[in-house]
Amino acid sequence: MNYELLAEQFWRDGFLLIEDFFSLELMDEYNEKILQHFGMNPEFFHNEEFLTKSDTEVIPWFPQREGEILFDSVEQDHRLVALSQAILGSGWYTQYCMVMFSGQGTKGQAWHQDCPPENSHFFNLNRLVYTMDINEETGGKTMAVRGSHKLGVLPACDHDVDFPEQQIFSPKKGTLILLHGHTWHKVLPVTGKYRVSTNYRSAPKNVPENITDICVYRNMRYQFSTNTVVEDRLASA
Ligand SMILES: O=C(O)CCC(=O)C(=O)O
Ligand SMILES: [Fe+2]
Repeated sequence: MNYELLAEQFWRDGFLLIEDFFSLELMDEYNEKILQHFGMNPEFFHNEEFLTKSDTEVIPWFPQREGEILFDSVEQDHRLVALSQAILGSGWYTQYCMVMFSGQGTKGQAWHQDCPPENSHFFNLNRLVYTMDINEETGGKTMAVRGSHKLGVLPACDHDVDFPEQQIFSPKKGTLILLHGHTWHKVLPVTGKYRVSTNYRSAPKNVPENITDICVYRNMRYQFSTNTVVEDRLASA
């Protein structure tokens, strides 16, 4: 694997997709653990205002915080470590592993940036692992706008929009997607029984641990630690 070349591609596009990165056996083990945890109809974790205003329906789980050592396997994968290093430079660090679950009929996630883009050095890197096929049947495809990690803030708007450079991903079981936190991205509605993705978030040296506390949506900036809308982007537009 040519890590330098892949890092270049990542920095050009703001994302990178590699199929068959993880073994199907490992993905099956992950998926089983994930379903065991959630069951098929979990209660929503976020409060009602967030779910309504963000157009986002996803339930997070942080398995390593509960001592689930299986979830250390991906984090310790030498190829993933080398690729992360090539992209983020020395001193980069891992933040946490977050599993995201969405049930049938849920909306997915509206266009967003995981953290404010005003300082280009302050960003998170999503290292997304797919333990199931995301396809026509499941829905929940991931979309990202090529090169948007260099374009600053996601345009404010009161409805969903298309962007000329938007890409649509159908990750398969074992696919890795690396996604810059400033890249404009979203998840389409879930039509199958459920959708899960597992994100090993990381960041360059000197980026604050809480960099993803404030998320930028088209209509607002939302702070997770306080469960508040910190900017109404439509009022100020
Ligand atoms: O689940 C995905 O495909 C992307 C989720 C997302 O927006 C993120 O991890 O920041
Ligand atoms: Fe995101």
